[in-house]
Amino acid sequence: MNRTDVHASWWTTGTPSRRHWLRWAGTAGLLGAVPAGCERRLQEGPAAEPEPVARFPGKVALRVVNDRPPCLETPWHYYREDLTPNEAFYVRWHLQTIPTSVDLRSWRLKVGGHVERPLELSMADLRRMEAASVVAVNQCSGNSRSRFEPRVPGGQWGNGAMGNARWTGVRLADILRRAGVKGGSVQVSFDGLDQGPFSAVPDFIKALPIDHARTPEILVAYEMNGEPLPMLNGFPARLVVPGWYATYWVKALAEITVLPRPFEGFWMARSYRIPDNPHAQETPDALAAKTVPIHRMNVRSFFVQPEPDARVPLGRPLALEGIAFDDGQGIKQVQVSTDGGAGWFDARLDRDLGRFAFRRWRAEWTPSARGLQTLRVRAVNNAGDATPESPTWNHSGYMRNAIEQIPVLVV
Ligand SMILES: Nc1nc2c(c(=O)[nH]1)N[C@H]1C(S)=C(S)[C@@H](COP(=O)(O)O)O[C@H]1N2
Ligand SMILES: [Mo]
Repeated sequence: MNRTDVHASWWTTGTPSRRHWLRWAGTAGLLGAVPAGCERRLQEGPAAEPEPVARFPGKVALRVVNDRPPCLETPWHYYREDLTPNEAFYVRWHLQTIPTSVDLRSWRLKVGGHVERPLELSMADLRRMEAASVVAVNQCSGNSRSRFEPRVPGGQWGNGAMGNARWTGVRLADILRRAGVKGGSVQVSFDGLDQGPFSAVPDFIKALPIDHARTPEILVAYEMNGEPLPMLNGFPARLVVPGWYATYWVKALAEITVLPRPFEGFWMARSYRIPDNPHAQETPDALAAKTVPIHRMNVRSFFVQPEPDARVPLGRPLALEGIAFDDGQGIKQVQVSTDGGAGWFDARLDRDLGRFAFRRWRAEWTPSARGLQTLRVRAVNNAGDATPESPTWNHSGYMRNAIEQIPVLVV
């Protein structure tokens, strides 16, 4: 075992690749450093509002949505890579006291509650069990929240609270089988090492229905893209719930508890709930009376090339590229419109990395008129669900979704 395997801290995990290191080599320090572009914008005066950017340990400079605890957004250009690099992967925590160092010599994953044989698994125990991998999108429920109109409170994420990674670990179902789930169990709860600043702040604990918890796709992952998880993304192990919003992907996992009755903690009973209707919709003056815990992701599609407000040349073929994903039905079709939504044509789908992964799409467009043009993209999955024409709204700002429209200037 190397040092990272035994005792990892902020400073020893998620070493940036040489390429990224070089890209940011000009920025000093690990925390609070501002990349060159921002400094330049700062000097241009108050009209250009700079975006706060910081380097946290193991991470490249990321947009700061919140700094205590860190909520950091992935820069858009990283979505041109099939797997979002660990050092650029977005970060979201709720509670002030997050783990900054974990000693694997003492860390144990406790499995208890309504089981025949309570377990205390070390990392070595986990690594001795059969390994499984899945490429899956981790997306925050509040991804794109800043796009909501009317605006809603909460972390003002752009579209970068998502990422696609190859997760490797042990099937939760295997761990539950080893512990022996007792008859009459209805849910399984998951608790991480993070805590509130004082005891009145409810601990971040999430729960899944027992039948879902026993499906083979859910992992207790100890690797992300072939490396130990970065500290900020849940070292030493996290839950991976493919197809479901990342609120269930509990990080720095410490305790798994099998429950004979539904878990009623704050983060299930009060928070992360959506209107109980097909598109989780409500209006500011008619809030939904009935809510349910948020669950499966909807069908989304984005452009990664060109980026919004790009200047593109008239009369020359331009490569269009993007990503689409859903809750695991798989993407069936992606269509692009370059004429304001009047006509749509099919994009080509790249290699399938798995039904829970980003599906890359490509198309070509030769701009035939100068001026501002709007590009649109929509996706349909194998269940026939499509990206909606108009955005849905709910007061928590979850599940934002609409046909993506980006302006480009043809010159
Ligand atoms: N222990 C713990 N796990 C957690 C959270 C948290 O606050 N504490 N936040 C959840 C939420 S809401 C999201 S969006 C994802 C973010 O995962 P990431 O930081 O690896 O991108 O972690 C989830 N797991
Ligand atoms: Mo989230």
